[in-house]
Amino acid sequence: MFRILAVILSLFASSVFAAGYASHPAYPAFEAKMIREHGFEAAELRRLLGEAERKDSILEAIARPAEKRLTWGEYRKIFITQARIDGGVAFWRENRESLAQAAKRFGVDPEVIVAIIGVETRYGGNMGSYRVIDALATLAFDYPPRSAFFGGELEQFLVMAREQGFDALQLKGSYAGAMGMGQFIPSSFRAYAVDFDGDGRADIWNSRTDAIGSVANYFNRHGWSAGAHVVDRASAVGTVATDRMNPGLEPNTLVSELPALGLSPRGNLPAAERVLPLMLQAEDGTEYWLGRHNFYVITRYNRSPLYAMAVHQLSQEILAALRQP
Ligand SMILES: [Ca+2]
Repeated sequence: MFRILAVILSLFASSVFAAGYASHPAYPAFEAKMIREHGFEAAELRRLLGEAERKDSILEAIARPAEKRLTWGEYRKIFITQARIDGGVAFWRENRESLAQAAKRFGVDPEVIVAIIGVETRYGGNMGSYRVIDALATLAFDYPPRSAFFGGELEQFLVMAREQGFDALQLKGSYAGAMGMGQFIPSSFRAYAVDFDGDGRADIWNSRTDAIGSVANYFNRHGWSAGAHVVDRASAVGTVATDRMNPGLEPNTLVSELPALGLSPRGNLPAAERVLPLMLQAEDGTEYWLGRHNFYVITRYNRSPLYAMAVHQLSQEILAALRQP
C-alpha cells in the first residue's frame, strides 16, 4: 500500500516539477526576495525558473562527495596522474604570460594556479555539463539539508548573469553550480572573478587569462603567502596520538607540541609555528604531514585536506616536469 502511494506521489511530483521550479511551493518566497532585494521583474523570474528542471542525478551526486568516501591513496590516484601532470605543463607553456602577470599582480605562485585549474576541470576540459540554473534550483528547492546555501547561490547566480550580460539559461557548470575553469560558485564569481584580459567581462569559461587571474585573485584575497611552504612531512616517533590528528583545517597545533603527539617534523620548523597535523592513509601505509598556512588557504577553495594535498602535490609534480630539460 505504501509503495503504491509512494509511486503515485512521485508521479505527481514529477508531473508538477516537470513544469519547472516556478510552480514549486517554495518558489513564491524566493521570487519575493529577488524582487525586494534585487529589483527583478516577477515575469522575468517566472520565465527563468519555469525553465529550470529538477535533476535527480544532482541529488544523488551531492549525497556522496568524493572527499568523504575515499582514502588519501584512492583520492590521490584520481588527481596525480601522468596525463594531469602533462596537461599542466602544456597549460603553463600556453599561458606563460598570463600566469607570470597573475603571479606578479596577486602574489600567488603560478604552480598553485595551474594545479587548481587542473584538479577542478583538467585545464578547462571538463567544466561541467549541467545548466547552472538546473543545478542550483534543484539543490535550492529539493535538497533541504542545504537549501539555504543553494538558495543563496541561486540568488547570486541570477544577479551575476544580469550584471555580466550572460543568458542564465545557457551557462553550464557542475552538479553543484560551480562554473568555468576554476569552478567558481556564483558568490565566489561575484566576489573574486576578474576580467584579466581586459575585454570588459570576466569570462571564466572561455578566457584562460580571466580564469587564471580569477583563481589568483581568490588566493590573494584568502591570504596566500608567495613562496612559503604548503605542507611538510612528519615522522611517527613512538605512539601517535591518533585522536589529535586531522583536527579540522586550521593550523592550531604548536610545533613544540608535536613530540607529545608522537610526531617529529622531517625538516626544520620554528617551535612557535602552528601547523595542522595530518594522518593520511596512502596506498602503501600511513603518512603524517604538517599543514602550514598556505595549506589552510587551499582549503578555502574546497574544505578538504585531501583536496589541498592533491592540489599541492600536483603543483609540485608539474613544476618538476616543467624544469626537466
Ligand atoms: Ca575578459
